[in-house]
Amino acid sequence: MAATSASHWGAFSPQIVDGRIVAVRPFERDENPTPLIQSIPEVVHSRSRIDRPMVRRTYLEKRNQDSRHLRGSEPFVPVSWDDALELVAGELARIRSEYGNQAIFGGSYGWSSAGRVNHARTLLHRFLNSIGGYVGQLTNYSWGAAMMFLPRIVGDYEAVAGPVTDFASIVKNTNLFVLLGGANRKNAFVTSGGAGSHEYAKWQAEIRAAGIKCICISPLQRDAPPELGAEWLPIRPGTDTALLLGIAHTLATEGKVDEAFLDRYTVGYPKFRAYLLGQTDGCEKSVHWAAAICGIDAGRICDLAGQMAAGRTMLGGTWSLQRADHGEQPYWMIITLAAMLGQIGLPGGGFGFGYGSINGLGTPRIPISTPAIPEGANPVDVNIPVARVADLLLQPGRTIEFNGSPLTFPDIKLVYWAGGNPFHHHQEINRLLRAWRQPQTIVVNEPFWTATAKHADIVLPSTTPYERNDICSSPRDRFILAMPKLIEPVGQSRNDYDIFRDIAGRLGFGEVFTEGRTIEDWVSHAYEECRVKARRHAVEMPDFETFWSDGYVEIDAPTEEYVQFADFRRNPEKHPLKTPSGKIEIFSETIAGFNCDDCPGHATWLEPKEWLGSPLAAQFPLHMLSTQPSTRLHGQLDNGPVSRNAKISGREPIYMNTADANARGIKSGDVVKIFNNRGACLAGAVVTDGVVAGVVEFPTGAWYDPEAAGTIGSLDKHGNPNVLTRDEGTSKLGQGPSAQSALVEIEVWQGPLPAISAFDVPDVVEP
Ligand SMILES: Nc1nc2c(c(=O)[nH]1)N[C@H]1C(S)=C(S)[C@@H](COP(=O)(O)OP(=O)(O)OC[C@H]3O[C@@H](n4cnc5c(=O)[nH]c(N)nc54)[C@H](O)[C@@H]3O)O[C@H]1N2
Ligand SMILES: Nc1nc2c(c(=O)[nH]1)N[C@H]1C(S)=C(S)[C@@H](COP(=O)(O)OP(=O)(O)OC[C@H]3O[C@@H](n4cnc5c(=O)[nH]c(N)nc54)[C@H](O)[C@@H]3O)O[C@H]1N2
Ligand SMILES: [Mo]
Repeated sequence: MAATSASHWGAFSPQIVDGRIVAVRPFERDENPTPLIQSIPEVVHSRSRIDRPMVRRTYLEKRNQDSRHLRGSEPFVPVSWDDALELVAGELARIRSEYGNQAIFGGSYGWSSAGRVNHARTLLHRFLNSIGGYVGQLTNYSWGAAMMFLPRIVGDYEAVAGPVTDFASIVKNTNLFVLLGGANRKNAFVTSGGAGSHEYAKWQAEIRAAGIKCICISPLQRDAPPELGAEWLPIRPGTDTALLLGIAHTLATEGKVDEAFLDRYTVGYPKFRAYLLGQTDGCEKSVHWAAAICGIDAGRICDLAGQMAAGRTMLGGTWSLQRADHGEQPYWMIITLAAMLGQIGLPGGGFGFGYGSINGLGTPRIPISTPAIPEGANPVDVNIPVARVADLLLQPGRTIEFNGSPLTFPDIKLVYWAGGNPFHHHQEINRLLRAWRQPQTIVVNEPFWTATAKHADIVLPSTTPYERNDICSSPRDRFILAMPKLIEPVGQSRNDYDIFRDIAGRLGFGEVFTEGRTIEDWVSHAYEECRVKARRHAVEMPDFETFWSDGYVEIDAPTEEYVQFADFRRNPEKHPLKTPSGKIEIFSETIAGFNCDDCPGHATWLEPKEWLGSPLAAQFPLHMLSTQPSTRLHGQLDNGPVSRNAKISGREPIYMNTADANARGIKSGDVVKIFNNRGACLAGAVVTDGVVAGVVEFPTGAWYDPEAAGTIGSLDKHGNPNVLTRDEGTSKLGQGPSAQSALVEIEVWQGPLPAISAFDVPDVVEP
């Protein structure tokens, strides 16, 4: 059997000694393996593993006494698996009979493992569906705003999820590649579902070799990799819409707009044009107007317009652009500008989102489906937009607007999380802590003592993917990889599948959950289903036994380049977009009809609530970008050596401009306190000119580590930016997370350095 395994951060072969993974070697077919895999051995066997089922002390002892405010601050009591499963089953039964299944929140957002069959979040959904359903979460933290909004403008969300126009088409045809948000290589370390190969660097080299002019527009210099030969154009965060309006204004006033394209393929340009020229609001969106907002010189904005109109131009925008207040607007403006340039649907032209955001987006691939276990249907059918989770728990009965409809929050009594880490991913952690005190019961399946596990009532230890059989596969990667069990489960941990099977069994739904299959049966079944479906694309895959013994299947790269919207461009009558008009909607009657003050009928500059131009900047003068970390995946692997070695005095690094640092007496290596009205945390300063003045880069993923455990408003000792971010939707349309719109202040930390306890096991009292 091929001993290759895989992860979101790459495929590898392990070295195993005495039942422990001691080292890993990257998969030989990986074009550019990531450093992150080197954290695997230590993480799998780390002291942060949960070794036994655990229950919070007062929850276990005094079930009838309300002790929800003690979550996160109390010791845990180890219990047997039998007792733990009995407790969870009993609690689910009680909640179902007293309140119904709509009192169970099982959205459980999170990346879980690369293994697609033993995928914790999917299995939780399948389990809860088998017992009558749950309240779920729609969209995602990655591109939540885009997911709701793009279908109304271009018919679907392919432009952000892929397939986008691929790099092969760009290399052959593009003259100018503009990347708003840049093309940072670290973002391509990971692929949801895992990857056999990382080809981003290879494509960047080809783009450079082809002589394509690349302009990376970003507040951070490292978003413009030298390997791409890219020009760095610094911008103020949250102002891309204004920049693009300035460019559009130049095109419109210099007669450089492709009117024929607009007539044939779009609706609503005249309404947008009236806004652009200031006819509707008395404000012309000139380059001077734009320059004052975005901080890029007016002459340079003018030049950009000329450069874009001069040849084949691809406009790229990272996913981060829409993870901000009014995050719909920069995307709508990129589409509008691309339409004005008239190259949508042409090879190497038009627009695409996420080229700088994740491995595999833009890599040519035949679109075969990936193996998976089905979730089944949810009889409850109530879903909140993913990032409104704290609102849901805090405000039962409240009605919000979402995607043009009202949504009333149900009253949640039980939260079940598996495969995600809200104390990593959610904004404004102090508010989340308050929300977390509302449900009667919180159950978490986790391999590690993350903050989410530490704030649960019942904690069930899960295996990592290396302790069970599975399949790694992503719609963005050409490899499907076998993940054979490498080691025995660590401690008493069990597979999520077996945990759910046994709870379902206790509730009388065991057979509904398993359909008579073991997890091994599901692995081969899912593969065979995928194999059958692949034939529709003329792809012949080997049978399961051959796949399993070879260790992987490689799908050949497509012979033709993929160009998004090519069919529509060729024949818009025969291949209309799935929008009301069948065309690109520069003005959307539907969206205008929703009457949202925060998302009008065409792309509009709407001032973010927090940015360098807002009044709050007098008090908190630094714009914090909480970016994806280069040393891990979100919170995953933070307890590994690659991440830990990059910390400063044990804290997460924060990158700040030299002038900002000097003004505050901060030097590289200092421990600093970052704060605003929502919270405070410590970090280690890195002073650099690679960050625009007024901006700080503070990567996500340091495990939340409050000085006073379980206490709202406590200082986070370790550096989790989400104690500082805003918990508000991008707009009433998308309700996506708006983490990138946050202002902070920084000072040198004068106090004694509190010890880091993020990776420690909480207090455990033996029964
Ligand atoms: N401020 C700010 N916040 C952000 C972002 C940002 O840009 N800025 N980005 C957002 C984005 S785009 C995302 S996608 C989210 C990511 O947020 P998450 O996906 O929640 O983050 P992860 O750390 O990947 O959490 C996955 C958890 O699943 C656990 N896990 C792994 N395998 C298994 C398994 O087999 N079984 C079980 N039971 N558990 C398992 C891991 O240990 C880990 O704790 O963060 C969001 N948060
Ligand atoms: N190594 C690693 N890679 C990852 C992940 C990880 O955890 N680790 N997470 C993955 C996931 S789940 C996702 S969703 C993607 C997210 O992909 P992105 O959202 O694209 O990633 P970010 O790092 O948040 O942002 C990319 C860059 O956008 C720039 N930026 C931020 N705000 C603005 C702005 O207002 N204007 C402009 N022009 N630029 C701006 C920042 O400088 C930042 O470096 O990353 C994926 N890649
Ligand atoms: Mo994401």
